[in-house]
Amino acid sequence: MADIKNLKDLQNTEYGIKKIFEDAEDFLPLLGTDYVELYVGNAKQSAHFYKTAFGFQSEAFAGLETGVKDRVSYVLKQDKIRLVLTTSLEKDGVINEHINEHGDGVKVVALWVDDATKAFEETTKRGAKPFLKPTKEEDKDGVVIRSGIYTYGETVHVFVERKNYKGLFLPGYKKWESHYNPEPVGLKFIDHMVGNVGWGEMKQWCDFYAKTMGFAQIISFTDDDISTEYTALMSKVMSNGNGRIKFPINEPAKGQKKSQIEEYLDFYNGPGVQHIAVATNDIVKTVGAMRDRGVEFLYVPDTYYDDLLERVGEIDEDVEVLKEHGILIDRDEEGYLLQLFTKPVVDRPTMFFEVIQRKGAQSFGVGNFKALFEAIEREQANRGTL
Ligand code: TYF
Ligand code: FE
Repeated sequence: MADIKNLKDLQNTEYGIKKIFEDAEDFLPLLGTDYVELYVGNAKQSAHFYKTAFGFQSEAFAGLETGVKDRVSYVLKQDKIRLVLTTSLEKDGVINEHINEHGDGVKVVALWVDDATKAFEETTKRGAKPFLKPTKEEDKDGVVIRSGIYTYGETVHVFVERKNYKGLFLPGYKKWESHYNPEPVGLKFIDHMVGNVGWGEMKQWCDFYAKTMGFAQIISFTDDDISTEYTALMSKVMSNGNGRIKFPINEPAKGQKKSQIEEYLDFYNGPGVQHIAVATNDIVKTVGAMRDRGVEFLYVPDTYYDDLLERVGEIDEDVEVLKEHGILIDRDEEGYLLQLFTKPVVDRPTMFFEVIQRKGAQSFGVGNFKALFEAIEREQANRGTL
């Protein structure tokens, strides 16, 4: 609980955040994000993209060479982040159906636990829909137990218990030896992952995280916080007890223009993961490297920087350098944060990444929403979806 004590002062206690902090018993202790698995049309080429552009390292693979007949999965790693890219080798089947419906996108947000059987029991008895009953997998490196539940849309949470495993990833995976190993860009861990849900569904999904997973709401934005002139949406941030897992949930709201959340829901054909925020210790270096390797970021106009220091006060970075990269800055009571958003990384205007560097601030950049949403709207206008 010590990790999250600076969130204590946040006002919203709708989901009993005080209780979570004061009540030592957490029925679903989470150690962190274990992996994020995307179902993609061509895993070999996606892996090449995430290595080249995002600096991920080849870690492990499963497929025909390892005795798996129906799919191929590549595991990529950068510091604490594990990305799994999976494609089907067959006609039809659940992977192809997922891709047909949603395009390339996140299927699994896996959470690292000490006891995957207990995680399954505690969540399903509170109403979570089962996806995978506790399942033991074994090889020469030990045992992994996984279980899983459904969350919004077709997205699932898999609980991974690996305390008795010393292998690379999961039993059955082999080390992926590649001669092509671009340098990491400095991405360290997943800071938060955001879900877009349907009209009027935000409360239902916040309740889901509160009731079945013991999360608490730490922040809420209504469409009043975000001027109606700009993309209309509402957002609530749900966090687990130790603050390692933070899931903001967005729902579209009626505005003068089509909500970016609605655009996502149209193209993804329902709820799903909207963005993955990855943390760095040096955002200027990380974003510079990603840009050099072809990652496209949202553009903010130079005027954003005109009154920046008045708004955020003194910062360590050179404003001219931040401006060059279009990096956004926001301050709260605890410090400040720097963040920047990629354009969608897939062909449908659905999933994107956020690069974030926190210098004390534990919030999500509400001061940047106007500039950010205007930038997103320019992209929507280019696509004719505004
Ligand atoms: O995670 C967040 O809340 C911020 C801001 O469609 C944000 O990154 C919120 C909604 C959105 C894009 C970014
Ligand atoms: Fe974010």
